[in-house]
Amino acid sequence: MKIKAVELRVVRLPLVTPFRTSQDSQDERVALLVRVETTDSEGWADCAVSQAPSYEPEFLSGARAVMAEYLVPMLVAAPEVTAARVRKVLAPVKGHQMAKAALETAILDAELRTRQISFAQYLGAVRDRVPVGVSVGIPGSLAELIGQVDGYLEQGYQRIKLKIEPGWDVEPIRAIRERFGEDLALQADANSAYTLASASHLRALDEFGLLLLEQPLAADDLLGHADLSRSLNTRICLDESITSPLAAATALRLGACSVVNIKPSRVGGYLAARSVHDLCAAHGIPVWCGGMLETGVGRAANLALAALENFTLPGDISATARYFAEDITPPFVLEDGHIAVPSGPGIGIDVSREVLDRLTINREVLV
Ligand code: SMG
Ligand code: MG
Repeated sequence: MKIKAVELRVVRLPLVTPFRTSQDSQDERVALLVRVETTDSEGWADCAVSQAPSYEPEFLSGARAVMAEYLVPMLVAAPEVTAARVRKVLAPVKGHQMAKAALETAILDAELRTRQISFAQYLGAVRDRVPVGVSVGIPGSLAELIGQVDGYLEQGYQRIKLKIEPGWDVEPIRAIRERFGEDLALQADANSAYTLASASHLRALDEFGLLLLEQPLAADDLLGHADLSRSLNTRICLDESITSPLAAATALRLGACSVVNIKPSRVGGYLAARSVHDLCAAHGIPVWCGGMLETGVGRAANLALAALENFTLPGDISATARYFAEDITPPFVLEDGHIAVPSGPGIGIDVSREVLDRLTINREVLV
């Protein structure tokens, strides 16, 4: 397969609900979309970068620059490109996992569309629909939080994840438990807002029977997470720390977590994500698929990944309506707490050119 052109689009999608974490707040997703045109097909990917380097070191204009100046010229110069070779071809560039992941994903999509194979089939999916949860940002008040959670449960979401930070942790979790009962599948995500000095405070969360506590400490604090895991009954799940299959292996060896949130974008793509899945399965560690407020293009591929066997916990893959009033693909809908895994070739969903053009704020063609 030979690459003929790579198109980068920046699209702006207003969020239906503002999303605040301990690190950042956003009321729109400004997405970087990659379209790869090959000799026989085209492929799409949603590069999961945010606009600012406030969640991950990578950010939108940095990803555009590294693709334009380095990654795309390297791929175009390669005599033969397949998704399985992309990582090796791009290895001379250090880091920039999300930019590399997006290119690999778009190439994989093009390849699978040509071969008439779906992502789900290619990755080894064992289900045709996946149970999903919803991630609830830090709202203005407890009443607002309860109202939001009530609405999501009414829609059928199978688990609730609350974003927490110092000053917004025990109280909202207690309020949700009291209002919705012990059977609610509930977890919390701190996005690195604490240090190990907060261990005794975090122990107060043990009484709420959380499914897990996600990324309480800094991304590179694996030893801290290992210590914290030993002093809490609540399972520790890592997200920001899981930057590659090797990072996952290190975290498991250190006992830094007993659950893993896999973000295909951060680990370097769907092939690396499958490796993390396999590694965790071999260690008896359950995984679930994280979300980055993806457009339908990213969500389609995440659904295929989440259909693998060891994805035993509901992922942050919500229905389109939870994020956007209008998306660049047909909407994904919640049915009985599940979303169907696309079964068509490649990511299995097509981009609506009309909506895409209307929401595009920047377009560049690189080859
Ligand atoms: O896509 O539903 C979603 C968002 C899920 O909470 C979510 N993601 O740390 O897990 C996480 C956050 C990161 C998003 S910041 C852009
Ligand atoms: Mg997280």
